[in-house]
Amino acid sequence: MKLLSRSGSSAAYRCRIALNLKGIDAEVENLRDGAFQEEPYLSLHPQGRIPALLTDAGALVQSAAILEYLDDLVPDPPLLPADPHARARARGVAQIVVSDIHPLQNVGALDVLTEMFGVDESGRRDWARHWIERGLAACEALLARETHGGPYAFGDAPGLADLCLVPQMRNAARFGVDVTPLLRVNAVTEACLVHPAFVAAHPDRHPDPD
Ligand SMILES: N[C@@H](CCC(=O)N[C@@H](CS)C(=O)NCC(=O)O)C(=O)O
Repeated sequence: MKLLSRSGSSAAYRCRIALNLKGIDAEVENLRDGAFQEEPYLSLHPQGRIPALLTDAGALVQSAAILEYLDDLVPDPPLLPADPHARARARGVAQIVVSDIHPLQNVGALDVLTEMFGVDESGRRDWARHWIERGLAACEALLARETHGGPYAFGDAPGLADLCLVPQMRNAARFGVDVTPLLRVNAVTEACLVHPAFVAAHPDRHPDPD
């Protein structure tokens, strides 16, 4: 198995954490700048986005689908809690990051703001900060409702919500978001950042980084 990745990609970072949590020994390749918008990568991922997971049965795209595949492939440790309601709550937090925050602060989307509407660097950052702040505030409110008492988002082991939040918090820092009100999100992030699966997946440890 091989993950086509980039050190700066938060979607790929999610997948690297999951691979480590599952103990899957996958090769991680850093695509050079621009390679994801050219062949041969486009034949694997016609959307030209990072990451893609190469498996014996062919390429998989979209980090959420890749995460689900990894959880199906290696069920233990699970990425979601056992209880159906808690599973849906964990997915809800993950989806705020994957579906609502990340697409709006992604470089491709920010480039469209500049190309179509002439938005400058400061406007791009304001836009990204706006969506990150709103989304993470919602995650904070949702996590504050959880009463399990464990260090991670949904208990004593890290899972889907954690591996989505940690890369997003890195993006928050990159765009200068004030994360100090996010008490629970910060506590979860701190717990994750010292977990071996997260340490090994960190962009600073990426093979052949940008
Ligand atoms: N929803 C996709 C998002 C993938 C994505 O947008 N990746 C970014 C890097 S984090 C990318 O390829 N950006 C290039 C672009 O937007 O053109 C996923 O979760 O896999």
